[in-house]
Amino acid sequence: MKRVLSCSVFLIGLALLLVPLLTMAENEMWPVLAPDDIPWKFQTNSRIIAIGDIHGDLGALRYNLEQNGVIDSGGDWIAGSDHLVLNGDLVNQGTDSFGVLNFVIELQKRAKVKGGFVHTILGNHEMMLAQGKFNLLSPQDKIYFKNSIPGNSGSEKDQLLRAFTGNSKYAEFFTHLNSIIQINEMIFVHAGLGSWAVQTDFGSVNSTVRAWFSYFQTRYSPDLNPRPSPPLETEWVVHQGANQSPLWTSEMFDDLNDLAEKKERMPVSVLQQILNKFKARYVIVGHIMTRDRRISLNHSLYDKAVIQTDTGNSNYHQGQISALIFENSLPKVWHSDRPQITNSCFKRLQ
Ligand SMILES: [Mn+2]
Repeated sequence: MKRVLSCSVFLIGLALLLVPLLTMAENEMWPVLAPDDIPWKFQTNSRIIAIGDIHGDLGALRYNLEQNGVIDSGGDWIAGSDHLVLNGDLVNQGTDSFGVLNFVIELQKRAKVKGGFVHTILGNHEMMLAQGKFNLLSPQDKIYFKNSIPGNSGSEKDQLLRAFTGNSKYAEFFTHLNSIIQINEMIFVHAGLGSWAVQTDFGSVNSTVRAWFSYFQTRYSPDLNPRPSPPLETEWVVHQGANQSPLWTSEMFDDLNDLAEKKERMPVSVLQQILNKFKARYVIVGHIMTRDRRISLNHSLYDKAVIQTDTGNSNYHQGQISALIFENSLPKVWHSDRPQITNSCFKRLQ
């Protein structure tokens, strides 16, 4: 009897492990995997602070968080049960992606201890690192990331790949992140949603992006055997050219801002269907800098419903350091009046 029982438990366990890989969620147009158990939906009465593309500027990030009462000057979390959302693209272009990632990984732990939340959303730049595209990392970052692996050797690319694949600290961090979360009536995503959101659960999209992310990390690893790819028809979730990926799309931007190319924009009626379905009022995106480098609460196509947070926060982009803050469900905008801050003014949080 005992043996039968343990055997059944084993089989059930095995089935549970395989289900996310084998079960496709119901969506014929935009196939996705079944959701996994990483939460993506949250409720709070506390503040929600959202910051767009940080791009390797630890100084700007820390200044932003200090000015908005999220951390103290020592980098400790002082925001109680608030939710901080970093809306993707923490890395690349700026000089200190290494410092930003270490700081955020540590802050996430410190926030949790105090009852708060740090939500890091996956951006296309995080994915590029998992795919071995390192041309936008600063020379200093390349050295730090290579040295993060003890005894690292071989070509520069292989050494960098080790920092972002396998069981490395940064691979572990990336492969547990969501691409889309919802807090109260706010949906946060790096680049945007597509018409697929009318019929697709965000948990499914998150698990599918994670599956591709994990696959890339074995495919490009210098040391590991590539695991089988997720079903190819689910690749749209991470595909740059298809203009549907939550990491890449330009469907929700005001006027395409700095991008010269014109792409399709989501019809207002489709956005309304998505908001109704998720009982949401706002979609908050990053990814493409606003033309005036400020956050606007009035979108030219979607009025109050879509808020763009990429204001060129980083020293690299020389835009405005900004935060979008929801208090009692009402959005307000904070902009730094400082013209620019250099990384060297600020110490790393060890
Ligand atoms: Mn981006």
